[in-house]
Amino acid sequence: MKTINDYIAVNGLSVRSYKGRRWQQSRTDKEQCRRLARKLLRPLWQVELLYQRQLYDAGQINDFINPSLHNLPSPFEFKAMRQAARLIREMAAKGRPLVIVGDYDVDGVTSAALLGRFLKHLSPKIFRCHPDRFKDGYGLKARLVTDCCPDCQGLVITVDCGISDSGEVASLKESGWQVIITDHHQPPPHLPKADIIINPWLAGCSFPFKELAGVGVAFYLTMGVRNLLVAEGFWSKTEAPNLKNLLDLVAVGTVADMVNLKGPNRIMVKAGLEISGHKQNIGLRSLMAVSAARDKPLDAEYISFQLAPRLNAAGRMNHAELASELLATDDDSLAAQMARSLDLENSRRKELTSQISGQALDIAASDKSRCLLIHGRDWHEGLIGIVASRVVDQFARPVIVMAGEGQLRGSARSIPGVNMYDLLARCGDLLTTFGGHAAAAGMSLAENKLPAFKERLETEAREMMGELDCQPIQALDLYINQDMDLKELLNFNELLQPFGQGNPEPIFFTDCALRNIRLIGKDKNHLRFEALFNHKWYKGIGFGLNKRAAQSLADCYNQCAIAFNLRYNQFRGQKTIELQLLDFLIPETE
Ligand SMILES: [Mn+2]
Repeated sequence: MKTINDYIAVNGLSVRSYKGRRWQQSRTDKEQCRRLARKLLRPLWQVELLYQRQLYDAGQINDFINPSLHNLPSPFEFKAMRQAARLIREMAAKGRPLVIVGDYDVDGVTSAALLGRFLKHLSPKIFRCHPDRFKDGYGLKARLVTDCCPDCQGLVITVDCGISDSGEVASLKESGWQVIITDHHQPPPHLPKADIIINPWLAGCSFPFKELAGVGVAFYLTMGVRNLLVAEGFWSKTEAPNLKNLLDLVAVGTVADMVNLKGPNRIMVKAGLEISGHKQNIGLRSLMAVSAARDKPLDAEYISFQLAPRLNAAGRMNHAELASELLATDDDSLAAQMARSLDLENSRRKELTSQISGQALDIAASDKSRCLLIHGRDWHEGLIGIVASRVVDQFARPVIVMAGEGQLRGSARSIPGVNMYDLLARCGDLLTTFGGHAAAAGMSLAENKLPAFKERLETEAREMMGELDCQPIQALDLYINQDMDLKELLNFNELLQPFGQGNPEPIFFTDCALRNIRLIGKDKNHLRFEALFNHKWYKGIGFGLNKRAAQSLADCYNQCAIAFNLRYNQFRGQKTIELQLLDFLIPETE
């Protein structure tokens, strides 16, 4: 296999990455790609990009390129789907209340709003509730149900939560409620004694794609109920609700929950982004109106950077009900008002996050531990997860950020190769509670055990990580030759959208001449330049790059090795190709 140096040699000097990353090209099998390229009548570079997305045969590639709702697996592939649909129909027919309980994040609020919107067609007695992050913590709480429906027993349906809440399910059952759990989290060894559990990970569940978000599972439940009712002639006089209109919520929840965007997720998200163009959901429409202006249809990036933070701000700063209500309402002026409140919460959230991140990054900079443990007594508990992600991004080591006093709450983020859940389990006897998975986890801890925890964490992390190389990696997908057509590349790039987990945006690399390198922005922290391809100069931008970067680039301007994304930039109705600089190589000095 070729190494980066086979492609790029900056004046014969040995080089290092400006951002201190190890440049690493994604794996492909040239021979197999060539064969596929001939079969599909596509250029080799296209097939290589697809192959890097784990699409290894013509069938997979065609399904990926042409996602179709007709290819969604049937809802009845889910274990117990038919029973769930029957129970919902039966309870609605009896006039019993249906209480939806969702988590407090974007996945949870989109799930609850979606299911609520659908169930309104069956019954007027629909309630939605979400736990209070600060009072209740994560998951199903019996209190939530009895608070919104004090003395009537009906049916509880969880979305995006509940699979680990045996105790709460038992107490609901005791007080006469029926319970359907729908969730996408890993089931524990002992399942709660609910009436029905819908979860793709359940033993014996034959649903072929496991990585749905909570909102994907909720959407499948609506498909199951609708299919059953259509078969029974429930909508013989009126038209059955069109589930396609709910896919915008599926798109928002699925993208925000960072699940694998392949298979059914890709099909649903892509269709959801398309229908979002008609702006059916009044709440989403109002939220877009207070977010960054935009003259293109919704895409995954806009969800991740504009809509999701605003929807999450409710649960982080205050209470998730505001976001859930916004997505469920059909009242224009109410929606506009709620969207404005969310936007304000989000501004407050942003300001606090950057304040805390600054402090956390300062502490991290002087800490040489293999696993960073950072604590701030007055840090906001709803924000420590975001702060932990920022520290990981910068230091490429596992990180735990804790807040509070007395009883501390912590949020952990890890790097590939270090299973955070396992690491915490090795310190389990010191922790009050902990849970999560390989990449992210949460915990609580008595403050007086903090020093012991820090020491143990370091010992265990050293043992687990061994000689693990923590140098951050700059992934590279495709080397661009000077004779390639950037427009053709970019058009194919657009076809691969939406980008996310399992389908990352392609990263290109090349060596080319640059000119007009200069700093822009009010803080002079973005960098503008032009790059030469095929005798044409193209505009480029590097976000968050300073004077030092500009100087380094200028030093190697006539042959610069750069890693970048390709984007269309829309400005005053003009569509131009733009390079987004991610990293570049500079000569090794010492
Ligand atoms: Mn979720």
